[in-house]
Amino acid sequence: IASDSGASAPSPIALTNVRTGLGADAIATALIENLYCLLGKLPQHATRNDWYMCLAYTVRDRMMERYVATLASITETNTAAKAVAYLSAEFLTGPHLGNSLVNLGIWQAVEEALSRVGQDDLSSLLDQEEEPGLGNGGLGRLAACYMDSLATLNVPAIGYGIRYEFGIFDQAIRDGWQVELTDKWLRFGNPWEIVRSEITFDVKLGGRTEPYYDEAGRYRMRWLSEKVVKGVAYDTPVPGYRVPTTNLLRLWKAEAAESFDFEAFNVGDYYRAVDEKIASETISKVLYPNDEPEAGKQLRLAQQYFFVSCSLQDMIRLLIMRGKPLDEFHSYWAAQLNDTHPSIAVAELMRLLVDEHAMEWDQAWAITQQTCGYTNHTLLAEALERWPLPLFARLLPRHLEIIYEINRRFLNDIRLRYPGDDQLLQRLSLIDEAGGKHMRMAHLASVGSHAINGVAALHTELLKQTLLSDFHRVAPEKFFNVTNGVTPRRWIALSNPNLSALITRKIGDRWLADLEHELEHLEPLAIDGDFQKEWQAIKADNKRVLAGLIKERTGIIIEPHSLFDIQVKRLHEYKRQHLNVLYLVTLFNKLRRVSSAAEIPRTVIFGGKAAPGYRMAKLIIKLINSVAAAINQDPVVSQVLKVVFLPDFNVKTSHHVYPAADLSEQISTAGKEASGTGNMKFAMNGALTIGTLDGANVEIRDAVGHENFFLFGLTAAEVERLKAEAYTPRSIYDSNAELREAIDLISSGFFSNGDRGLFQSLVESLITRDDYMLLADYQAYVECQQRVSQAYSDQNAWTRMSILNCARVGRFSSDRSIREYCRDIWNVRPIVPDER
Ligand code: 8GP
Repeated sequence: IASDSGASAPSPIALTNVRTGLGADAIATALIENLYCLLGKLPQHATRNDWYMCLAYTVRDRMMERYVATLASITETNTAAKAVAYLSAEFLTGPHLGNSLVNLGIWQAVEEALSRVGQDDLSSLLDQEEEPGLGNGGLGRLAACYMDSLATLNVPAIGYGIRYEFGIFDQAIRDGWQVELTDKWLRFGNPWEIVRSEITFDVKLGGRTEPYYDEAGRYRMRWLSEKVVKGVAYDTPVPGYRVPTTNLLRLWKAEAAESFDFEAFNVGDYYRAVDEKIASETISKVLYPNDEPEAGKQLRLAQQYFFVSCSLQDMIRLLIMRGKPLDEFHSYWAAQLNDTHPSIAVAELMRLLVDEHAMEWDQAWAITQQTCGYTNHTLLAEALERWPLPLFARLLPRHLEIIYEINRRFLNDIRLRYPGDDQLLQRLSLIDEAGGKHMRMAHLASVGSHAINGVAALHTELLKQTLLSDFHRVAPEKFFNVTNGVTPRRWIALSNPNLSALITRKIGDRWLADLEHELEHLEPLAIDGDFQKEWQAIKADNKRVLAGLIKERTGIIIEPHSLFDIQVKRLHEYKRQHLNVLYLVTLFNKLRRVSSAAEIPRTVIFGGKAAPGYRMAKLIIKLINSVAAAINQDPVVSQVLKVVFLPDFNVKTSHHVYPAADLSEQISTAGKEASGTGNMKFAMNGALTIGTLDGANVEIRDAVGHENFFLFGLTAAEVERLKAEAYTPRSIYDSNAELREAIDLISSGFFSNGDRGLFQSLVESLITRDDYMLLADYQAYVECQQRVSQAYSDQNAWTRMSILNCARVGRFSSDRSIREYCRDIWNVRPIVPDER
């Protein structure tokens, strides 16, 4: 067996069928063996978690041979494959078990094996898994979808990130408010990871630099760091869908370089020694729970540098293992920077090549640029990473020097090409000189990469016109668009098994591996009455399941026949959950006045976490819960309208949410949502979208047909124009009676036990500034919701639209996105020919 440590001869020892076999017999035997040998339990004493653990080990066993072979393709000498290093501070994988069963094709075999050992309930074992919440939202989940697609397309890849001990917090709702609870996901152990105690790297921090002359008499710099932490590799296999390739996710855990500082220990300063150890381990302790950067947090920069440095050192190690020279680094590695979080990679790769491996600057720079690609995920000014220079200098003194040199050369070049344009130089500089000096990480990523991409067509255009317009001017050839995608394995096959079975029965089983070309074969069935009935029955089932979950988690009883109108995503003002609330209050007012007999019954479901320090987002959660309580308690209104806030929305819960939706809410202010990926998951599961022309909504609408999409609101250009013309939300408030009534009801204390102050800051911000233009879009949204209700009253027409939405969104598979990255940005090819 080829190992990651360089041995490449095939093992004389063959694995037994019990370890590799995909049939029920082998799996049943393995379950019992693992129960005895790994857990030391008798079947009659095994708990549900024991069964989950031994099943997880049994499934992992079945991936290892493929994993070892895939790894060999990027570790052995004489292999030509170029591999992808996806560098990301977040990988929101979600639970592994179900996904592995789908990708290995052993779902039924496992069910059968379990029943042979007296365990009849696979779903309860699936439920045991603690989800690794190692991401905040879209960006982290995208990384996980891309890992699935890379493996499925047989592209060798390593996902590099951080093994946070505590992932995204668990959300509880108390008295309508969000409460954050620590996510102790490693509490019962993690059967999916393999610790590689032998793969460790030292990472320096702090200190100063010093010039010296090397043996050849060359003037060089070295970094005398203040401290060193050690990164230890933890590997998780990532199986492709029914292909031999099994890639890996390699996450770094921080440890003390020495577990005890013996000097301190010897002089009796035991506590100082232990403190050191604790301080080192802090680096990978917790995921920052913000979907925006935490201004000036040294630990955050330390996290970024820590995982980037370990990853690049590992990439160099693997290249050397393959017997390749360092000057061919870029021929064997494509490194993708998932937003600016890993952008320090540009300076770190330069440091490793120049300082540690004595390469000339120009050559190192060419390699760095050819290796790196940068994906931007946001245009929001407040979300752009900037580090105060003093903080940066304190932690990474050598990198500061390197970045100054990169900047000097870059700006020299610009000066020659655009003589006299000092403004341009200031705007492009890696250092923001205004106010306190800052390092602009998006600029570092842009200069150090050969490719820069946005995540949806509109987003990429706006990137070129606004945020990175100067970079676009000086290097237009660097810009690409790769519209996001999501994996149909998790988002259809795993989360909607009945729909998946129906689709397979009708169009064969190739669609899961080739969504882009196969799913459209459903289209003719959109008008087939029998098919429509089956489609409706599956949706109804999924809605019953979600209703059960909601009852269990919130106590609220909802009507499965009502229209399920769902908005799940992080809480943010630009995503405008509160626009949805304004509509609900408007409807509430209307239903209290007029008979509700003609109203189409609706259940409006919200879910999502707010950053713990984002007060307005937390207030919006409180508002949702307060309005929900009033509506659900009203004996008349609650007959036709229910509102639910589903606590702790995460990947696991979301498996039950997307398949149950009739209507998907994608209502961000145009120009603000880079892409969105929930929008794709909903549409794949047959939900219709109500949305603005924002992010990937634009492309989804074009794909599904304008008549099958509920569009409303200002365009990005109109938003900008209105802003420039001095937008006055108060005049809208004054002139729209229904809107005023809704806002006034919130202000009156009606939803807050008479407390008029509670929601005042929210109301004030809407009436006076309304940064996200809710009031400008309010009327259009309300009218659009009326069109939705009307459309829903014709169930056959709705079902036809639902089928068409699913049939036409094949291009939003992450397989398509990854093919584009491979072709346009990475220049990598599959290791196994794609026979599909
Ligand atoms: C998100 C974007 O907001 C979303 O539109 C897009 O679909 C997704 O990235 C994937 O491209 N951005 C983030 O999740 C994000 O910036 N998160 C980081 C700070 C954690």
